[in-house]
Amino acid sequence: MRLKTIATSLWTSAGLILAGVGANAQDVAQDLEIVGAPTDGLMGFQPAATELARDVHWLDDLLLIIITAITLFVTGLLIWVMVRYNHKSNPTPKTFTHNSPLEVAWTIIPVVILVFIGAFSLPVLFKQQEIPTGDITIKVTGYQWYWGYEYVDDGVAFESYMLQRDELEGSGYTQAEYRLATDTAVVVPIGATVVMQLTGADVIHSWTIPAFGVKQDAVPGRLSQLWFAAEREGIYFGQCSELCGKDHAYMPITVKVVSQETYDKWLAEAKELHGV
Ligand SMILES: [Cu+2]
Repeated sequence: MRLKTIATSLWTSAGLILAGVGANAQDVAQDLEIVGAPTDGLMGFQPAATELARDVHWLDDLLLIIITAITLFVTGLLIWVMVRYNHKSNPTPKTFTHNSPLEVAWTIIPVVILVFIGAFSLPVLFKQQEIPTGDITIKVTGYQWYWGYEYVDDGVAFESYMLQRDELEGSGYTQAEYRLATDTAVVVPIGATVVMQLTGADVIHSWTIPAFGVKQDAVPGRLSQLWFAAEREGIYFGQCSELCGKDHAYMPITVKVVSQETYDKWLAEAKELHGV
C-alpha cells in the first residue's frame, strides 16, 4: 500500500510537472460555486443538495415543533404549580401520594408521541440505509489522516489531503476554505446515484457531507455503505467526524458535483493521472 501510495504520488507529480502546475485532472471543475460549506455566524443547516438531506431537514423541523410544544407545556405546568401550590397560596396541602389516571396518562402519552415520531423518522432512516444500485461505486478508506478514494468500476484511485494555508493560494480556493479544501476531490456527476463503500485502514473515521445528509463511520475490517444523488452542481465540504487521532481536524472531504460531460472529461484525465 505504502509503495502504491508513493508510486501514485510520483505519478501524480510527474503528471503535474508535465501538464504544468494547477492543470491536474481536478481543474475541470475549478470554476464551480461553493455550495456546501459552513458560514460564520449562521445557524441551521447547509442547503440541502439531495433528497436525503431534504428529508433530514424536514424531520428536524417536525421534531422542533414537537419539542417546542412539550417544552412550553412542561414550563406552563411548572409555573402553575409554583404559583398555585406554593406555601403561601396553599397552606394546607393534600396528603394523597398516588393518582392512577394521571400516572397512566403520563405513561401512555409519551409512548404515543414516540411512536408518532418513529412513524416519520424510521422511513427517513431506511431510505438512507437501504442502498440502491449505484451508477458509480466509490470505495472510501479513512487513513490517519487523509482519505483514499477508489472508483472501483473505472480503475481510478487517489488520495486526498488537506490543502495547507500556503497551498490554498492559486488552488482556486481562498483562505476561507482552510481545513475544508483538499488537493484532490471526489468528483461525481449531477443526478447520478453514488454508492460509497467505507472502511478504515487504521482506526475508525467517519465520512460526511452535511449538504448531502450523509454520515457513515469507516471502521477497520468492515465495509459500510452510504448513498446519495446530488441535485445541484457545486463544491461541497465535509470533515472527518469520528475522533481519530491528533490530526483528526486536518482530514477534510471535498466533493465536486459536475455535469455528466465534465465528469466524463474528468474521468478520462483521472484515468491517466490516477489509473491503477
Ligand atoms: Cu478523524
